[in-house]
Amino acid sequence: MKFTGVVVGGLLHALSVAAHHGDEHEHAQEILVSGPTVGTDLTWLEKYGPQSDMVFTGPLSFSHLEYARCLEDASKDFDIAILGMPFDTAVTYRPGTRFGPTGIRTGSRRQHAARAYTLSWGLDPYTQGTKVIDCGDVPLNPFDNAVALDQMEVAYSTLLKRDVARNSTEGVGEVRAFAKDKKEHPKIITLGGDHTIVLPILRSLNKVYGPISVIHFDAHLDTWSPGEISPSPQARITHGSFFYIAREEGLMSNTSIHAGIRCKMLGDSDITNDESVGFKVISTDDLDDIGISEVIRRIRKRIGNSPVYLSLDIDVIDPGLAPATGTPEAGGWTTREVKRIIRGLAGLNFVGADIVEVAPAYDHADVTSIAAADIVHDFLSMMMSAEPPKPRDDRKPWVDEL
Ligand SMILES: [Mn+2]
Repeated sequence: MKFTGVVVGGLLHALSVAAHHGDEHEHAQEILVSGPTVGTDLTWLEKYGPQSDMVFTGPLSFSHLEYARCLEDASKDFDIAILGMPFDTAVTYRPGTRFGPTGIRTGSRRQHAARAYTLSWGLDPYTQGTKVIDCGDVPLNPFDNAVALDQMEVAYSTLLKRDVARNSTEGVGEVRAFAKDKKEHPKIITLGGDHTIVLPILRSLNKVYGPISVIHFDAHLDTWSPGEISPSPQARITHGSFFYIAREEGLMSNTSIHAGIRCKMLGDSDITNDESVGFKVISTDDLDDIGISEVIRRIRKRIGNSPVYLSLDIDVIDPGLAPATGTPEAGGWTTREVKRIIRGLAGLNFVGADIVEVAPAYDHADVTSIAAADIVHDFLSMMMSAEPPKPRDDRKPWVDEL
């Protein structure tokens, strides 16, 4: 009987988000060991303890983190904020990424602070002295893109100006040296939204850091010139042209890089244009030719010691593994390959990151949302690591049994 109780208690621990916080876990185990008392008038609290959320229940925040309406509540402090931007009215093909933030949060439900250590990173991002909270979504006008872009910039700047919670002087990932005011600013991990959301984000970051480099994971360049045939100034700004606009506005330094490109193009003129926007290209196939470590080396070499923003379009992953996106391209990287490259980027001077273009309506079994949520967990670990984690064999050599 006791054995059964321990086993079931262990299962409860895996399923319950709040159980690690106090005595309620032991309380639940005691009940399971002794068996429930039938026919008493005990209340729920007396009989079963607090109403803790399970991983598949309760309000929806990223990885069950503390949720706050940070845009209106200036008393909330954090070092890293998760922020949703439910915007999808500047896309060229399938809409639906306005549901991306909710989809990614749904995909994150089995993640929680009580079990956040990974073998691949060798750390738990929630025990590094860095406060991470979910700041909810920016309420965006779905009828006027100019208004929505302004709302995104104002929201981002509002959070970027907050004091960091940690306020240490020598923490991992400090980027205060790059800030114009030499203060440490919070980092924001944005859940898109279509890729256009990066333009107001870069506008906001520019006010704090000046021009920055961008590491851009994507099947597409997103640097296309809107040309002179756009019917209106607003129509120039799309999820395929926002980097071009950002370059026009002087928001990026000339040291950015794409990873995972495989879209169809007009011709080599697209690459010439892309270079004028400040990018170099690592294509999807380059990974097969040069390997993971050389991909990582080239990205790190390109970025160097500059402040850098990481933007990841979920369509960099093969649509077989991440089908829920607006402009899928066949033959992409695996989720595991993308995660390995991200691990290799730890220690660069990240000022923020996003994951965009998740459109849950096209998903199957939440596979895309789960991948996106897992990559956000990697972003957190990446921002808290001073250097890429060593291969596990280097950390703890394999010993053959005799
Ligand atoms: Mn994109």
